[in-house]
Amino acid sequence: MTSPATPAPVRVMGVINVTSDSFSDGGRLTEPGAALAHARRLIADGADSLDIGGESTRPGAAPVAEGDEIARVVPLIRAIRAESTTPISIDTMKPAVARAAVAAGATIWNDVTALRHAPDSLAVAAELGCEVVLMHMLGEPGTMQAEPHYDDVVAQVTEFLAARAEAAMAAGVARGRIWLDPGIGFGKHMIAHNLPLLAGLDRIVALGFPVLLGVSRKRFIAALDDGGRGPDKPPAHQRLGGSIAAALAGAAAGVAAVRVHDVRETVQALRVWEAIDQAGRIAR
Ligand code: HH2
Repeated sequence: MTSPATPAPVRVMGVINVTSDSFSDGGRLTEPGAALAHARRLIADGADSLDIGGESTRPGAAPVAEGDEIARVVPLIRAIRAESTTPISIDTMKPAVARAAVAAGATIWNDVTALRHAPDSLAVAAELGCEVVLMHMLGEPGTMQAEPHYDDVVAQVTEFLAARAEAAMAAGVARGRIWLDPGIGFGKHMIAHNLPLLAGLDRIVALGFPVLLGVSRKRFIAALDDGGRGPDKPPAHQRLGGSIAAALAGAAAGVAAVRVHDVRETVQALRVWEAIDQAGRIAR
């Protein structure tokens, strides 16, 4: 008798924010040497890819001009590419930034607007021929957390992602280059929307595209662990336990990759979870 097929290990995408104001690590990596050193650390820690962002998406973050965003991310992408083959993703909603990043060596365009920000986003993605991450967000980053409403959050996010995948394919993006992401925390009530979405991830996975999940250090973790210390406590860098718990819930639902700040700890947690899962498959 053959044992059931082993699912592929969940990939880990390490986050590098070269921003001054990202919610968990803003301002730490604006100096080029610090960002490259961080990239080396994440690769050594086991990152399968790196996601580089030059503009924060948190509510209230200052918009960054296209040229400034390119100036932040392109030298870093070039420097990483000069010494490593680890795939690089560019986290941007601007086609010109994606274009410059791909020219510098990025192979994935991670767009929190699912290629809706600019009229030519879909066409540029098709032209670049890179992988694309299509993420769900209700509204715009500046206002998205102002009373988001859904009748059925899992159904609506799933339908949205299916429709954006169709739109991308209609524009010429190859099916095999499309990733989907439920956009945890993007226009979602911290508890009433994020938790059903995490519990219903299998419905997004069932669409047949690889799913990327971003839960690392997000505020819903603090909301579940406020310990009476207020809505933003514990602070972002003390949310590792919750980040790992949510990443493992994603692994159980069949996500293909998780986007995280704490690569080493997440890789270890995933390998242990996968080994136990595999032992269970053999035993059954
Ligand atoms: N979350 C953030 C940014 N980009 N991209 C995808 N695909 N999925 C996510 O969940 C996601 C994302 C927010 O996290 P971070 O980059 O740490 O913060 P900021 O946007 O403030 O830079």
